[in-house]
Amino acid sequence: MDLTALRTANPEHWTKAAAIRALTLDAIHAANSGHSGMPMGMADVATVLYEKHLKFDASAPNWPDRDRFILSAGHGSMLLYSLLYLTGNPDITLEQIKNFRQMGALTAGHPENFLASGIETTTGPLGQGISNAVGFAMAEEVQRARYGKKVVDHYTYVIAGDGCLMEGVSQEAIGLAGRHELSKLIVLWDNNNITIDGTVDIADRTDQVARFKASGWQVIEIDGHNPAEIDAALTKAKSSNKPTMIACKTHIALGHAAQDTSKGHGALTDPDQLKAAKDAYGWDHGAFEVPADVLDAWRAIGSRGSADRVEWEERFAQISERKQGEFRRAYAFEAPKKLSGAIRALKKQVSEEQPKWATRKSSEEVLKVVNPIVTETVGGSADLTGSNNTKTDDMGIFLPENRKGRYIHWGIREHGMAAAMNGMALHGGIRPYGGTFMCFTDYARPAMRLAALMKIPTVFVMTHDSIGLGEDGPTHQPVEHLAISRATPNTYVFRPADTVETAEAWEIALSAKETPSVLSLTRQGLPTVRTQHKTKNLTAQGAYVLAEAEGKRQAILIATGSEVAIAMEAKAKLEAEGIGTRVVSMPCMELFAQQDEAYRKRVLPAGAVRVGIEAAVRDGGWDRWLLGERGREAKAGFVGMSSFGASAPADELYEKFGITAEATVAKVKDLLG
Ligand SMILES: Cc1ncc(C[n+]2csc(CCOP(=O)(O)OP(=O)(O)O)c2C)c(N)n1
Ligand SMILES: [Mg+2]
Repeated sequence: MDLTALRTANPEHWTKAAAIRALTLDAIHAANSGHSGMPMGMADVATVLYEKHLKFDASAPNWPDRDRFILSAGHGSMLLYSLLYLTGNPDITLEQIKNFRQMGALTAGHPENFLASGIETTTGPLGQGISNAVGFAMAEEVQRARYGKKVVDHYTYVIAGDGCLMEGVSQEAIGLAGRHELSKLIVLWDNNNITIDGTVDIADRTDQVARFKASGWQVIEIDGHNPAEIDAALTKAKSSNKPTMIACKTHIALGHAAQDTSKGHGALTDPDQLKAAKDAYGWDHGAFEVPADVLDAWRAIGSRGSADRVEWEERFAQISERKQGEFRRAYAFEAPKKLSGAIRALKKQVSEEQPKWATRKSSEEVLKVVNPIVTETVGGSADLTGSNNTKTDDMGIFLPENRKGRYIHWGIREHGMAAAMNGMALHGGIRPYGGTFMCFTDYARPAMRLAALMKIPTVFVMTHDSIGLGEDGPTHQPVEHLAISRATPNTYVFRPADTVETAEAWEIALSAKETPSVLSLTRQGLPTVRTQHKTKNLTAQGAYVLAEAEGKRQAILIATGSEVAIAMEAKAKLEAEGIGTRVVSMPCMELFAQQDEAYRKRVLPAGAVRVGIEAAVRDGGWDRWLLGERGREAKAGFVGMSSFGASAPADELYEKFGITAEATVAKVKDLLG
């Protein structure tokens, strides 16, 4: 394709966009991996967005009232990294660009929110970013209603590809945005008609324009390489009372031999083709070289919002100190000071009254206490409000006519709900929780995993957590869901036994800053097992001795949730036969694992036989083969993963995570003593 016309029509724009394209080619060439085509295709759109519309100050990337930019098509990470470097983000330096995808670099294969400022969310799993963005836009609405336009008034921009729009979750997100008239949400669709396997029509013939319109969106169609059209569309989008989708017709890998083909999707590393593309751009600079005048122009874009930001600081200083404190506290995920006292009072009351509530009901009773105090909670349910017991009277319903509402009817959209809740947490100022049946964690799971990876404290209220739900049958009875939740790194899985433990679990979930929580709650009523009030939060230790053996301790029963009462019954029977039995309640395995060894040994001393009781599969598939069928045939060790991975070449990752022949030899020798 002859780019001369494009170059000569808008030379200044062209050069700025060419800097993105050149950096993308260079970084992917150096890493010998990555996705070149998308940044090359969307460079014009991104340049106009950053130059003319996005409200941000590169020197203050965490400014709460910045516009949020979300790269939903996360494989095109070099687009975001180029923009951050060029505009002067303090984290993404040229060194980082040169180390794209290498061990320890902030420029991971896909954008990771926790690595660098300016990365609003982790994307890569297609469809997540656009769905997070719905939560960002909702959070902005809630915050604006609460603090006023002078403090909160920003847009959420998304770049989404064909893949994002093909993923089912995108329909959940689009439906929500349309219903809630999220007019400050603007999606830029990279309409390049290419995915990995070929052209889009090999798998899809959806009329995206009609689809968005049908869901309540404004749609604008433009040439994604025409700066004037891009600018006009963004201006129009900002003044709409509906969310807007801008369909940007683009050429993947613009100017490269692979343009408009699926070859352009991946890593374009051939040096001759790379040079030819740069020639077509009129870019005759060395690798990673951005000439001073071009960099200056980009840096000017980066500081364009500085004055705005300073004015915002002044306006913020004018709101009451109480409101300023509340705003900052919620942004920092600090629980209010009053929370623990209120939880303690509730615990005392229920350990005296000893109600026989289902823990979903216990959870509602806790929320009645919590929601008036933790004013940043936004609750909801995926059409199971009465079953999940997630709504309290003081919340109000979030709707276009009531942006102060703190309860969201998510509809039957578990995945969209979970992803949008993540977006709210990432936006800041909101502590989201939402419910469905435990069994449907499957439907929400991709976003639950990302909450854990992203280190955000989203709370998933999962009720009807076992066969104890009864008549709805096996389709609704979770069996493997605790196991998969527990197998996910950085996730608290709480299975409280009664109202006291439920209150303790909520206190931990609402105080967490970097860890999501799954609350696994029963449909069926349970007796109160914590009948003696303790001010201390025992759930915070993960497991504790609920009932001590009366005679000589021969057995330890370890149970969670609804099965703790069964353990207590079994203990009574065993004691009657002279078998001293301790009952350990284990509401959160992850927190127990974090206790020091001395405490763990105190709770689970050697010597006694141990029986676990939980109405779910025994997790840890390896245990049976390592420890033997009876669990004690061999001394066993394991070489594997216990955390999320990282972005770097594979051999370096095996080394870093200790999955090597050397580590295996050391483990064997250690076991042999
Ligand atoms: C949920 C999910 N499925 C599959 C992938 C693997 N994948 C990465 S990009 C891509 C194709 C995306 O096509 P498109 O969004 O049009 O991107 P383009 O090729 O235009 O850059 C696929 C299948 C993924 N990242 N996430
Ligand atoms: Mg595409």
